[in-house]
Amino acid sequence: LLEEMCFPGVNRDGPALRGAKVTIVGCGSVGMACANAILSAGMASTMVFADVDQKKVKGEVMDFVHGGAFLHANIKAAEPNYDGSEGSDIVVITAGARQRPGESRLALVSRNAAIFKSILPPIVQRSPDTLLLIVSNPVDILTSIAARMSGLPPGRVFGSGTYLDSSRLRVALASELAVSPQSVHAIILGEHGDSSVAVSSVANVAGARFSDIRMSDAQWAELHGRVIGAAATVIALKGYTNWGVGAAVGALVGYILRDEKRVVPVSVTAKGTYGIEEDVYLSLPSVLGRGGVERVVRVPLSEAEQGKLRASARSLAEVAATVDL
Ligand code: 6V0
Repeated sequence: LLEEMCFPGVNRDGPALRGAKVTIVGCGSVGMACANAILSAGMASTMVFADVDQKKVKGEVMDFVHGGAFLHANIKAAEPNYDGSEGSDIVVITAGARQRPGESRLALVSRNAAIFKSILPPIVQRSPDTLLLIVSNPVDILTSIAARMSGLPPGRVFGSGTYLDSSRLRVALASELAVSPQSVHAIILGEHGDSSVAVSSVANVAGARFSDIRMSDAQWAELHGRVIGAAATVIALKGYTNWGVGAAVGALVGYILRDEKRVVPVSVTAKGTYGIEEDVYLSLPSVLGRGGVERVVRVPLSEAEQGKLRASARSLAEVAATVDL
């Protein structure tokens, strides 16, 4: 109807320009916060939603599609068997049970490991070259399970890990110092949870170390404690957390798709690094690019920090040993 001018050289039936295809498994509060961050930044040309609850998938797809005049992506639902997710560049897994008020992340492990068993084989069969970004909790143990179940090379399977915790720490420090969180360089490593390690030895603002700006060990520990308790505080108020992790996952997806080689703490296979002997996944400073985690960077941690990181690995290994798959 709208034909006015025809360009004979253009093959209208030819392949579409290849943009990134991102599949989100789990259309709950976290999955949709991740989707919103990725779509709002225009990072995916195709986004596929999958969830065991087909009604919810349909509703979420429809709701996002209604924003089609502003969101530049083709958004669609996967079939219950994950048809439609073929050839994904990144699959973000947020499916599973969430913490109840007062429940630890580690208590979720058996419930969510069973859910992963139903998700991973069909996902990887349809996207054998995908990167798997795990967000469901307990994220370190589930990332390790996902790596084993998927059979993908280790660098292609990683968890959002302590990237969110690191943001929470930077925000807390920034507020103390009255500067932007983006000017605060600080990382949390280890478990996304109680045994995490807030690395004070390399933290800095514009090169000024925290020891130089008179932050005491006690103040540092108090800030780290606030970060560890942050999720529980939000859960007590609104029942779940989603926007912070959604923003962190959106950032990670951007670093990957732009092949930034950004160094970020994400959950990766840790055995053999920093003196860790256990076969666990936990957050280490990792170079993130188009291939996934391309390498782990060695930062000069203090002896005490290395000891805490090894303790974090031991505590994760103890929990992992209780998971019966
Ligand atoms: P939610 O809102 O209950 O959503 C979970 C979704 O998973 C629901 O829509 C379910 O229908 C779906 N689901 C359940 N089983 C399956 C299955 N077998 N296949 C496909 N889909 C399934 O939970 P919410 O979105 O709040 O949390 C999701 C997960 O993210 C939980 O494990 C949280 O603990 C975890 N979080 C991880 C964070 C992190 O920093 N890594 C932060 C916050 C929450």
